[in-house]
Amino acid sequence: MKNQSRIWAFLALTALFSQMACGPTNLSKENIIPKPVSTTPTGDSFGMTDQTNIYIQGESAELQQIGQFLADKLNPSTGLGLDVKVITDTPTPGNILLALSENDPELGEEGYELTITNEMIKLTANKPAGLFHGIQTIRQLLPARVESTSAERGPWKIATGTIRDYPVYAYRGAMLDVARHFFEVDEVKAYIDQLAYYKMNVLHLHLADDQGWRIEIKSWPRLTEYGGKTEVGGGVGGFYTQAEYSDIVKYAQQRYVTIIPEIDMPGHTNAALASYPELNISGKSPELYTGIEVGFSTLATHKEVTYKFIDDVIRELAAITPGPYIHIGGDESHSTSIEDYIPFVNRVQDIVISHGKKVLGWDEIALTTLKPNTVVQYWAKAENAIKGVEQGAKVLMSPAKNAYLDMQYDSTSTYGLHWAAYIEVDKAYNWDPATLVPEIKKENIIGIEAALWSETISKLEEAEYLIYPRLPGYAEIGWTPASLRKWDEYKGRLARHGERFKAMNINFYPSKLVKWDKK
Ligand code: TNX
Repeated sequence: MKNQSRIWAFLALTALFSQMACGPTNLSKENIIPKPVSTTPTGDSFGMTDQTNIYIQGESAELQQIGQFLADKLNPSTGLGLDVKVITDTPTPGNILLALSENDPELGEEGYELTITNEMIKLTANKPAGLFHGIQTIRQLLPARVESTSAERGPWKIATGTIRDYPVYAYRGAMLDVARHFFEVDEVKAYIDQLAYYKMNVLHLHLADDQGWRIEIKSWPRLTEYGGKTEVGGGVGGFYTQAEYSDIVKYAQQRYVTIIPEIDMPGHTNAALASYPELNISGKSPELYTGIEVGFSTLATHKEVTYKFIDDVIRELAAITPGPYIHIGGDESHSTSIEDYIPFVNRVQDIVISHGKKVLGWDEIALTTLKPNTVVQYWAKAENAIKGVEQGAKVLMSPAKNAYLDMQYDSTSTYGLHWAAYIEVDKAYNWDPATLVPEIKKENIIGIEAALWSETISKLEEAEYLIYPRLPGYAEIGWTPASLRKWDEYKGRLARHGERFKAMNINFYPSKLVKWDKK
């Protein structure tokens, strides 16, 4: 008996050591978030060496950029000096190949196929966006320390097999409120990188609210000169020049993330009202506001100058926004009567359309007559969203009780609010946009967006405490078919991402519901 258990121990140890030496060999045991649609393991591993390079098929600036993105992520930690090269012949063993493929309808606009043999890694997709998403999968198949920006030990091995993967929803977004507290350009860029890592493809910037106006409008300069001066709590605010905004847009584009700018109106407008007296019903400006109440401000919906103002703002914003949408807010306009609200929103929709953009707005806008292509963002009232569906509009799912990143985890959370709910990591993950409201069906939904309001947070590190570890779950809800999502299985994968957060210097809330790796 004793001998037998010794033999077992010996065998177990041998298996462990060979696993360590040979690297991972079971592709289906990897901890990819969002979970891929299909994974077929072949039981071997591929190793990157200092001979490995990244080959792209054909001279294409866009593929070159995607290849370089991967090289720039892997080189600092691995020290392997991967170069991006254009392939001329069949690739020699040991390399990574990125190629646009023949049309593969199942993969769509954003899907990819990743084939790993012990000789090479081959990534194919219909579109560059698919290759970019596939690269995030390659990163997640490597050890967590690959995300470090300093040199780490190898080996750099990946389990073999095939992954075919594509998203359920075309819109997988996050919102950042830069109005209540201002976030610097570099903080916004860091968030874009994090979104891209989880295959999310939209960043909605809440650019104006009672407490601050954050985007330069050249024809109305006091909006930022005065209206951008402060923030919640009375600290120094800030704003993006149009050049800085364009820089953010370009950075996001290179990561296949669309920026959607929001100018909230007719309520949530104190910063604009404080900057220009003529926008007020009384003709007099209020003081700047640094508290966190809502619902007290309104543009003068009966004045022509208000529409001249909105037209100028939307024109300037549309000109620097390549994405299809301008978000007009429309929420919590408690100081605007419904009789004034309806014609106002109808007219603002026309203004947005006249500048070549589609309208997004919070669910209250469904009380008006929606224009074709206007999208309703469900956050509070299902009955509003349903009115949108009845008008033929698509719905963006951001229910506050499930998908608000500013909601506290529980009563002990350092940051956040709890007016809608406490949202622990399991609750954030365990819901399905397509069944949450019976009247809102999958075909009515364009996707999901997790919103982060910033009344209680003023820098990225504080934001990250609320974002992580919930964000990967929202990414998975947006990407992975509901039939493949189970909390008990997901929490095991999420646990392995703790080491990745650390390697990326991300400040996360170590929820007790997840067995994080100890180190
Ligand atoms: C409601 S969500 C708001 C925001 C607040 C948020 C705080 C929405 C459309 N309006 O103005 O920041 O609650 O959670």
